Amino acid sequence: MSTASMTLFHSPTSPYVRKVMVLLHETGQQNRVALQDSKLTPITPDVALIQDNPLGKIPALRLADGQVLYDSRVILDYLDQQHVGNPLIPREGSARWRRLTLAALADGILDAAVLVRYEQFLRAPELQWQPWLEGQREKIRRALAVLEAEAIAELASHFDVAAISVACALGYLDLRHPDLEWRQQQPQLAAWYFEVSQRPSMLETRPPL
Ligand code: 99T
Repeated sequence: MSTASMTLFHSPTSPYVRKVMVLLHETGQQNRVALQDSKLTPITPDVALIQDNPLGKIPALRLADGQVLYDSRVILDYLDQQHVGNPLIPREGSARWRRLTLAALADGILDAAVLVRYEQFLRAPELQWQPWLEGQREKIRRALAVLEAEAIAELASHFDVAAISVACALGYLDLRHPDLEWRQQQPQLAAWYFEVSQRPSMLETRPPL
């Protein structure tokens, strides 16, 4: 019998959803959440989802009492307070702000990568705005360069909100933007990512090719 008391609006290709799924696996909570598949883009919204999240974005998490949480950062914070193991988001002190800032850097990579994806996938080629696309790619390159130069030891120290967010961002670059060839400029990040990709939480949430 299912023990799921919450419903997660889900897509196997969404890296934001993947962050939630990885945290659920890492904290042993995956059976508490039922998945509701949501196929959507900004121009083809999911009507059922909009009832719960007016922004029409996933992930959104419906709790047992009917309350709905979004976005991924809020959901991670909530779920991290629902288990008895070590917190994956430090509750206080400078570690909290550093780890959340690294997670925000990873989310910024994702935001730029998803915008590029939508521009390339949804808009007619002759209408695509190349300087804007290049501006988004530059954000990704700059953020990756900072991770390579400043954050490898921190990422390797433990698999928490920062590491989960960076790992899901790199997984999304591989899925949608292999042309960026991010490993060429970031060999240490590539080695770290290779290692964390073997974790059960990462293997079980791999996006379909
Ligand atoms: O923008 C839309 O209308 C639909 N897009 C989404 O719901 C994307 C799916 S990634 N999710 C977000 O943009 C969530 C961002 C939010 N800040 C969060 O939750 O952290 C789908 C990418 C793909 O399939 O390629």
